[in-house]
Amino acid sequence: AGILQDLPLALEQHQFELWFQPKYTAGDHALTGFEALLRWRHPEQGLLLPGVFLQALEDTGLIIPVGNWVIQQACFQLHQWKQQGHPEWSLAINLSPTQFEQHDIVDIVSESLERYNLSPTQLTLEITESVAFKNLSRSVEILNTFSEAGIIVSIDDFGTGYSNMLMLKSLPARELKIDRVFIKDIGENSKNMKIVSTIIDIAHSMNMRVVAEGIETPEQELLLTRMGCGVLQGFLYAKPIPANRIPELIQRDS
Ligand code: G
Ligand code: G
Ligand code: MN
Ligand code: NA
Repeated sequence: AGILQDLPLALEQHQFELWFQPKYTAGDHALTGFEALLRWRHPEQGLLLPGVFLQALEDTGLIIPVGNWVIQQACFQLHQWKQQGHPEWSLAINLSPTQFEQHDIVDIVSESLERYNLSPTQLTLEITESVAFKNLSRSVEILNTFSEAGIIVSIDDFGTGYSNMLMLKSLPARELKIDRVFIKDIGENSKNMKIVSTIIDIAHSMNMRVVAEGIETPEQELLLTRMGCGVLQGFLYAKPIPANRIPELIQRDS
């Protein structure tokens, strides 16, 4: 019992927030954009992480209205950044399994992009590998409609599920995010090193770009940069922060 009972009212009471974790190009360390991460500011419990409430959103179907809010809020944020002189920043949002199956998801995303006069290439939709590969032919269908609308899809948490290279080949996705379990001990674990290096090479051979998440040390940064990974994200650079703290981040980086 407890806080999850408060979930149905959280949206209308404006208790959800998006926080932002920066992503950088490997090598020259240029800020390319952010991943948006959902937070729930509970009136008594304070700031709650998705681990506490995401499954409940999914189970109750509330993930649809909340997910639609995330899409709309992400587009609003891109619009704001453009106004503030950063039209080059991109933003990635996470799509839940239920959202991915939503029949009008492409229209919802496209309408939000249009409302804020954004190019679809500014927004990336992250779907987890397990969702992308669950029903491959259905996923290919959905991803094709995204692709036709110019919307970029990224396969998140890559390497943790039951995917194989044949599946990867048939998925029209533009980006692959290597899960942080492989990144964690990459310096000490030569098997993980080879796995990551192979994933990067295969992704590149399929014209996909590669993001590594969970970068926590300069050593991990160096290894991934050497392996040709294009974009890096992790606590080494910054934890997720609210939008009003991004100017501080820029200040620090410059
Ligand atoms: O922010 P944190 O690292 O605690 O996020 C934990 C998990 O919650 C991540 O796997 C992330 O994909 C998921 N998540 C974060 N924000 C959203 C969101 O807006 N929608 C969905 N569906 N998942 C999210
Ligand atoms: O599954 P997904 O990639 O959406 O997960 C994003 C989650 O990973 C966020 O909750 C974020 O806080 C967390 N995260 C991001 N960078 C790091 C990191 O360097 N180390 C750890 N442990 N978690 C990270
Ligand atoms: Mn993600
Ligand atoms: Na991930």
